Amino acid sequence: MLIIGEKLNSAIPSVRQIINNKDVAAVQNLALKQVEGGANYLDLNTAQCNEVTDMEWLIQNVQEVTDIPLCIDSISAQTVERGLACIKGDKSKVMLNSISLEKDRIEGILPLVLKHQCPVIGLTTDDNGIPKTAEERIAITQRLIEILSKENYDLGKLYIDPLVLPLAVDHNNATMFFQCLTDIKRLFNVKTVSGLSNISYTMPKRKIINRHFLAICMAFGMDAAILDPIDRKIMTSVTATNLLVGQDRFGRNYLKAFRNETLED
Ligand code: THG
Repeated sequence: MLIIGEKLNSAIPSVRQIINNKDVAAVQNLALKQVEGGANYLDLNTAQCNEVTDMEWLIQNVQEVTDIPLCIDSISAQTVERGLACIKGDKSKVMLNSISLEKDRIEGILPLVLKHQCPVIGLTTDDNGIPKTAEERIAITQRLIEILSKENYDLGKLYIDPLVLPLAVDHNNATMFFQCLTDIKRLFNVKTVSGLSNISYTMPKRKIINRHFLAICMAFGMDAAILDPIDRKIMTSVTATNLLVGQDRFGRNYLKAFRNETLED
């Protein structure tokens, strides 16, 4: 499973401070720690700061220490455009997070996806908000795929995020999410992705719920997750679950993690 490191996000108060203070060493440390922890992409979000200029600053400084692909997490077309302009090398490696059926994003961000042929996360939401049922999410997915196909976009680069809602709101929200993962794969055979933490919103000991949710999502074939790769326990869940779902030939990665002493009981 693809790991998108979530730590460089201005929604995290300590990270917002690092960005506001222009603390280059701290940002580069967070980037490198996530790569070391096993990230395949680094998500960058500056929405709580000076979004455009801080995205440029973040991209420039992260690229100084690693060439891991970046994931620009913004609903602002200007932020995405100016961020892409800062990318050294191949812009088609940058993941864009995200498009949806919302008019603003179709008009603002989709053209940038198409121009650079970037991998993109498609959220199953429209101008009416996040749908309550799996059926409505499937309908939005279908519409997004129609739009992208018409533009000859390579659907192998599309990651649908069915958007998880808290269990505290409805105890069926996790099972409904698993249904979405199953249906999206069966009907469209495109990739799926999710952030995890919404599932446990308002519950105590959230990390327990988040990492068990992740393991079940992986069993339902989820292809990518936005998570904290510095958290050894969640990365241990990823490694163990990859082994269990047949994604780790000869247990090579599990045994390597054991030898590197990164597995946590
Ligand atoms: N889907 C898509 N993009 C997303 C989300 C999604 N972007 C934002 C968010 N959800 C995913 N990113 C984060 C970033 C930080 C945290 C949660 C989600 C967070 N971090 C705490 C910290 O680092 O201090 C706690 C980490 C932990 O509990 O391990 O809360 O759903 N497409």
